[in-house]
Amino acid sequence: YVLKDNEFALDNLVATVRRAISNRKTRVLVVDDVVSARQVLVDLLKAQQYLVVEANSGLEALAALEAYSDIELVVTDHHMPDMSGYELTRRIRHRFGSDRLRVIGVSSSNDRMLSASFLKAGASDFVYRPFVAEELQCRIANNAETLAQMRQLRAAAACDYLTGLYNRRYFYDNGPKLVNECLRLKVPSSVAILDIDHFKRLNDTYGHEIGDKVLKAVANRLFTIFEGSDNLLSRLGGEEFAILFPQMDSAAATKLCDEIRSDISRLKVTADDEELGVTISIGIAEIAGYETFENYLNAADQFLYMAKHRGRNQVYS
Ligand code: GH3
Ligand code: MG
Ligand code: MG
Ligand code: MG
Repeated sequence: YVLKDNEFALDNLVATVRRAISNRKTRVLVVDDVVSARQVLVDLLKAQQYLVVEANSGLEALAALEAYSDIELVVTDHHMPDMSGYELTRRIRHRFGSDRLRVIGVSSSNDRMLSASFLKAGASDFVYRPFVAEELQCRIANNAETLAQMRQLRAAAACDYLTGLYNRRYFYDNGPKLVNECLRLKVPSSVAILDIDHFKRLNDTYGHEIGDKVLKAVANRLFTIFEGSDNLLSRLGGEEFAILFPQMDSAAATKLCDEIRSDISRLKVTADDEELGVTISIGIAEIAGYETFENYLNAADQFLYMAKHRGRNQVYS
């Protein structure tokens, strides 16, 4: 298995994210109790290629938000029989932050304080009726753009720049949640720490650039192995990776990790005119009790040390 330069995980990941962002249509929920007024908003949005969901009351709007998890924008009227627009906004803000869902109020009320009420309730914007179509379109587009930037920031904050894998922050943010879910179901999970063998020697012999290339090759192979699985793979830092195996006991995780170890040992990376081999050692700890996530990772790290001590290119659990 020889890795080509254009096969790296980061490139794949970046391309996937770009495609997802550019092809993605924003879903907008339009809330108004008057059909004709609602239709004006729907037409305006559809003309701008938004996906539109309609609701004729506050309660229907809340139900629509449950039914469609991909709604990112709500454009809502104020005067409605069951619930005012800013009460709806307030309720939406209980469940969704403005980093994921934007609310824009629209009303023909003469009350000049209404705009402030909406903004205080958590709306991102407000426009009085009759509105200039172009202005409302621009406000909607600006809010959609802000959400796209948030998405990109979230992705960047979760991603390791060198390898394109999830980073340590993402692992520590999400690992405990997955573990707690398993504990609730009373099934064990396992955590593994992988470390490249004699990586310093490789750096010293071939230089950091080749070191990086090997690191990326290993990361890419791991990415391919775990893509689409329930397991959480990340680069902890340096030449160390962590994998969380939800609902997998230590015996099963050990078997799987030994296959991965064997797979990586067959990996070849081209450096100048040479084909370099690489091996990894793995320590695995089973999580079945209520110690801290950190403690289980320390246990896995102790077992990794044992794998190194026993001669490397092996799994210890
Ligand atoms: P062992 O088999 O015991 O794990 O030995 P080792 O040489 O792999 O372990 P050690 O922790 O002593 O060395 C890790 C080296 O990894 C040291 C550091 O220079 C290098 N390293 C850490 N991060 C990077 C990186 O992003 N790129 C490159 N090229 N090298 C890195
Ligand atoms: Mg109304
Ligand atoms: Mg190390
Ligand atoms: Mg090492």
